[in-house]
Amino acid sequence: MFYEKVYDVMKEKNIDAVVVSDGANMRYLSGFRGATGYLYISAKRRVLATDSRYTTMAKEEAPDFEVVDPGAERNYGELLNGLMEQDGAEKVGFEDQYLLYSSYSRLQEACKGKLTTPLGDSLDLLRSVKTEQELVYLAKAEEIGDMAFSHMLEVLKPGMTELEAAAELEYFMKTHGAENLSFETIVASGVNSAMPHAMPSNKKIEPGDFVTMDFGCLYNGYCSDMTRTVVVGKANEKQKEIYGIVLEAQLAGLEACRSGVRGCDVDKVSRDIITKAGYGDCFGHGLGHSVGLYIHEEPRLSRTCEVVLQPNMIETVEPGIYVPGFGGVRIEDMVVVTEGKCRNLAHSPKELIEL
Ligand SMILES: [Mn+2]
Repeated sequence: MFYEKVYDVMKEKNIDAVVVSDGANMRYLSGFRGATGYLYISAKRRVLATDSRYTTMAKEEAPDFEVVDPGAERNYGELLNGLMEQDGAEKVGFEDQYLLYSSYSRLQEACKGKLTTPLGDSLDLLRSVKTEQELVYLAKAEEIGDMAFSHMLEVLKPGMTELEAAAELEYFMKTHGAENLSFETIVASGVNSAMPHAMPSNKKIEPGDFVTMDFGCLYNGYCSDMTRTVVVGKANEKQKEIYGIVLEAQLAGLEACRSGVRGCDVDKVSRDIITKAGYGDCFGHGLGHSVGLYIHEEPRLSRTCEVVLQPNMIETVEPGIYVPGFGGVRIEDMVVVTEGKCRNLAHSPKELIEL
């Protein structure tokens, strides 16, 4: 897999080896999908340490790695320390953003302080530019989302609860090629749609409700993410106004999302439209995020992200306006960054739909 990318990080951080514990990073670097144990990568060797439940699978999935079982006691600290001593590795990077403090403490004690260098998000960023194969999986996952949305336009009716609508989305995706959900489905109706990450409830969808659906699935391990907001029944003037502003901000964000600009620059384009329309206080979250093996990856389209976008990065563009006590709108596509206009992986309609 992509373990060679780690050597750049080792050079940049001036370290002799890395210990990888995050499941997505382990999978990306080695091919192993079990998300259990550790990778140890130095200039001299590549080891995947995982327990007996996974060793057979690990050997198949990670042929570039020596698979080592730490034994019944699962003493990974001793095992990793042994590797470091054999290698003469004295400065070793670790994933401070993922390793539990308790695990870190145990490993650090066994390794006698050789875990010297927190890696921050540098391993995660290795995953940000996708290969053609990864883009195929992401596009397929988003396509299943598109089909699920079309299905919802046929079945969404007043009287259905948010939980029933969410179950319908999930059943459809899992029976049309998805291997799992990429996150917990959001279906929020009426006043609940003013909560960006509302949890579906037993509330019945009523005529005139905004219904926001934010959902995604996994295809070959890769996530999709999309959001659409519709009105069940006739939209009122205020709903049309809010929807129109969010759509304008979303289209402008798509136009601005291209290589060579920073994440924060794209966020600003959409945010300025919402702010000028008087709803700046109703858009609290960032404009978007990258997607891959995890649903939220770096770099983000946020007010603080200064990472410059590159071709074949994935971003979501998902502005929203949320008015407490009234309702909210979010429209989200998942796109591939290119040098010109981004390639939109979502193809579902975006004009205001009244069901
Ligand atoms: Mn999203």
